[in-house]
Amino acid sequence: MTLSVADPTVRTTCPYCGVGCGVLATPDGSGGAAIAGDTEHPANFGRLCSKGSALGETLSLENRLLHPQVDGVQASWDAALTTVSDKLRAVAETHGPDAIAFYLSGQLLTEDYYVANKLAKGFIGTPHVDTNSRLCMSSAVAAHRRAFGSDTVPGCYEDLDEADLIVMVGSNTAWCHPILFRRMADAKARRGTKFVVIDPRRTQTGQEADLFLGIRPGSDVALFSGLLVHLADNGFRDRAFVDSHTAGLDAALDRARAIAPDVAAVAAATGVPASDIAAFYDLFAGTRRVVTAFSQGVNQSAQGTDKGNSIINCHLITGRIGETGMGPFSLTGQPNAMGGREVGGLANMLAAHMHFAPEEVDRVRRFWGAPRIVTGEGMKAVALFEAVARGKIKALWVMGTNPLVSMPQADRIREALKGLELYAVSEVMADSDTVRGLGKTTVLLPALAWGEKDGTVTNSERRISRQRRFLTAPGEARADWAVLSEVGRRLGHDRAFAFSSAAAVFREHAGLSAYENNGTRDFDLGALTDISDAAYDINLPVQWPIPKRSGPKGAPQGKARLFGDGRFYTFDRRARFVAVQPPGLAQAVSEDFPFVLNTGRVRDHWHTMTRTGKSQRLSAHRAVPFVEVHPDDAAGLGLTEGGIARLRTEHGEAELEVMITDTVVPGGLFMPMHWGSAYASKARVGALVRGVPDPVSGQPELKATPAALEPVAYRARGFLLSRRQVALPEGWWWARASITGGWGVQFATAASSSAVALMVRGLIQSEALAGFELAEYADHARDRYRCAVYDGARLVACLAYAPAEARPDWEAAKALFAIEEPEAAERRALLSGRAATASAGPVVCACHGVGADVIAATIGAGAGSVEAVGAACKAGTNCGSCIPEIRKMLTGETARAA
Ligand SMILES: Nc1nc2c(c(=O)[nH]1)N[C@H]1C(S)=C(S)[C@@H](COP(=O)(O)OP(=O)(O)OC[C@H]3O[C@@H](n4cnc5c(=O)[nH]c(N)nc54)[C@H](O)[C@@H]3O)O[C@H]1N2
Ligand SMILES: Nc1nc2c(c(=O)[nH]1)N[C@H]1C(S)=C(S)[C@@H](COP(=O)(O)OP(=O)(O)OC[C@H]3O[C@@H](n4cnc5c(=O)[nH]c(N)nc54)[C@H](O)[C@@H]3O)O[C@H]1N2
Ligand code: SF4
Ligand SMILES: [Mo]
Repeated sequence: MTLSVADPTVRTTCPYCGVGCGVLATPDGSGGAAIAGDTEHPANFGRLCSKGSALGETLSLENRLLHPQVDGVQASWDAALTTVSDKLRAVAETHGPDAIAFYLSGQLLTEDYYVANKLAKGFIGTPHVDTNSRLCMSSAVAAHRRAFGSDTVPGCYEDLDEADLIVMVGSNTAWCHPILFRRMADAKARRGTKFVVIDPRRTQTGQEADLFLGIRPGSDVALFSGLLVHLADNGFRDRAFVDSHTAGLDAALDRARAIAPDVAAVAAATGVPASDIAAFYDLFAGTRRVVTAFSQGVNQSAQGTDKGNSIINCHLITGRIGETGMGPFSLTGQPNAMGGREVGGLANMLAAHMHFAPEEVDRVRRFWGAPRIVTGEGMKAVALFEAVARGKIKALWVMGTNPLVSMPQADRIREALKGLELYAVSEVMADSDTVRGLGKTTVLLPALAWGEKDGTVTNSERRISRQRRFLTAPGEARADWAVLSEVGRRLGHDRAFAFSSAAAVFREHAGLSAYENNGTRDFDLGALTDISDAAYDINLPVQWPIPKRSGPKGAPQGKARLFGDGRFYTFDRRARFVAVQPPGLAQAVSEDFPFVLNTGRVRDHWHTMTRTGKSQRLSAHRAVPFVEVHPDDAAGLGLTEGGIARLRTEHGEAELEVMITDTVVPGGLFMPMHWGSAYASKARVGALVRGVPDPVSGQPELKATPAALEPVAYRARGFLLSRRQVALPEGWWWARASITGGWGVQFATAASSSAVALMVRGLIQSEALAGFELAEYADHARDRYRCAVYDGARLVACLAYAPAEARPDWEAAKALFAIEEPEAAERRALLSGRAATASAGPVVCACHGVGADVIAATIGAGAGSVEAVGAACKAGTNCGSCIPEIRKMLTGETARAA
């Protein structure tokens, strides 16, 4: 189906995870859009997860950065870009070009990324270009290169449909790649595909597994070394494949034997019962169609590259690669993690999957016409920010990432920025932590956001899709590629940066991939080198490689799988087994820091919440930053469910709500990465995490930092709901969430109810609120206070305060606040704290806004399956992201009933 000219619907791609779902956006003419899944997109066939479905709620211009700024003052584009180019030139002249660094992002479009990389490495002449993909994919990249000689993802999504066994390692697929998880669940229903999940936490994904291995953090290498030994010793070696197409098995096997001689040794190293390990080994050995999907539990590790290779080794020894339904499968996180790798956005790559061999440098130099091209690797993220701290880097341009939340040891980085002579940030939001960082000269450059810009992204299965514009550009925001090109021209490189459109950038990128390639490099877009503007607008998505004359009569045709012919990209075209190191002690805990802090994601938020934070549906599932702690540890520390705890590491601290759960093991803690300073008083994950880099990839360990936890005794808890954002006093604990009709802030405070009442009265008498009416309920003897502010009939704000143990009901108040002009009964309910109607409880199904209490009641009334629950209350019937939680409630509620 092609959309007709009159149809306002635009076909685009989701800006969130690496699944890369196709989205249909129909603008409403006033800055918003209706969102639906694209039934024709081969990644999702029309489905969207909770985040994708709620994209329409994230399009407001609230808190957007809309004008350039220099040192905190609004400036013209001309002035801002003059500052940037003058400073870059001055730093290069005084300190050399390698005093300049770029820190980019897997959320940039390929065209943005390409121009940034070309400008830095080709024309400014600095190799220091790294990206948040260092924190995300770089161990997978390194493992691929060691095994295959190239950074190639061998398989495709169809392999998940066609597998009989899917092993998920360090991946909370149900929450982080929900549409792939739906495809896996379909395969299970259709062909009985078995799931094995390997994770120290029993996540929602783990709860859906046929076999869950709750391994000790960091012990994956022992588990997969043991598997390699098992496969080698029990007749599962594919001799023909190993002999003809691989090298290095003996050394790898020797090392594996030393690490994991038998199942008992693996059990000791991983803490998993020997019977479960044996069951996993038997299942893997006996199933030819096996996909091993892995993500951050593997990559974000001080031993991430070895973890990846220990997995790939097991696929090579069985020859299970390159054919339908099998292979190692790195699930990429960001929408364009792959595109960044393709353009060479990592410090250890040059461009188009080429590195720094002299002939590669020479080839790119000739193609770009770039006499000043760099000849070797630059610094990787952790080292790069250390160099900022040391004063080695004088100018830093951050684009599309929020390192003051997402980088390890972020407090140190914040200090280090102050020494920069130029700190430039290309951003969409005006309130991100990174925008608020300061150098001696700080330039903020407003970027176009999703829906406003054009370009391409590549998903986990190498599929290039278009992101298309369907909104008008707000304020003075510009596309990143255009800003970078303008700086290139101002630095005197007119010809090299004469790009007139995203399509023009894409053509050059495709051209470089094919340049003197002749099948020697995996990444080849030869067939797209001459793509016309019209074809660029309609023809993608397509999977690479897609060399010239790849299809019949030269029609471009991508390739779903690689390595089916057993030929790899090493010099002898053989894949390599890698001899891995034994798992080290991930991070030694001590008396002072006795816990291991694991970090990651929740279902409905994306990274530092710059987008999902705007959606009330997505903010309902988890409304405050929290720390998961095992019941035994909670008891030992005197922590109570929902109380506030201080989490400390050697590097920083956070204050989080306590969530007691046996999904983490004793000694293990988990905190989400999402809440930056715009959304919570003190919950920046980067402040706490140590981030020891993997020696091969440089990817920092983000899943295991020694930590301490203790209760914080705040006198009272409460919340403030208001139509607009309101700042709370210094010293209060708070977390802000989007709610229907405005913003809600949950707080904890040491202040008394009478002090809070005084504060409220002071506010209501201020000029801004003149004429507003205050309704109050106070019982200071019992330390309780509630109030509501009205502008005529309209409810403007309400606040509830009570001692911590008598915490006011947030869900009930949120429901009341959704009413703009409450009736008398509802006004009374706001002050009494009693719900006007039965509360739905915390939201489980974000799409239909169905709460836990409603689902529990439905189950209580006899709904015995996910389908029955859906039929009764609609929960789980749209995107399906909450089905694992409903299933868990079904077993829990059923158990309780029995
Ligand atoms: N909802 C949502 N989805 C997202 C994102 C988001 O922000 N929100 N972000 C996207 C991005 S950029 C990424 S990179 C992906 C990440 O997707 P995932 O990798 O699935 O997500 P994480 O929660 O970071 O971590 C995965 C799991 O690794 C486990 N783990 C920790 N240590 C170990 C270990 O030593 N061994 C093993 N085997 N497992 C371990 C953690 O307990 C955690 O459950 O998600 C993408 N999708
Ligand atoms: N402790 C811990 N830390 C982690 C992780 C973890 O699991 N634990 N995960 C790591 C991983 S895998 C990742 S991917 C990172 C993610 O971490 P970040 O990249 O820091 O997170 P985001 O919030 O996605 O930041 C993207 C920023 O780019 C802006 N933006 C959006 N679109 C555009 C655009 O088109 N142009 C420009 N110029 N800006 C734009 C957004 O407003 C936002 O501020 O975090 C890493 N850090
Ligand atoms: S799975 Fe969800 S977040 Fe990921 S691309 Fe698809 S709709 Fe977007
Ligand atoms: Mo990521």
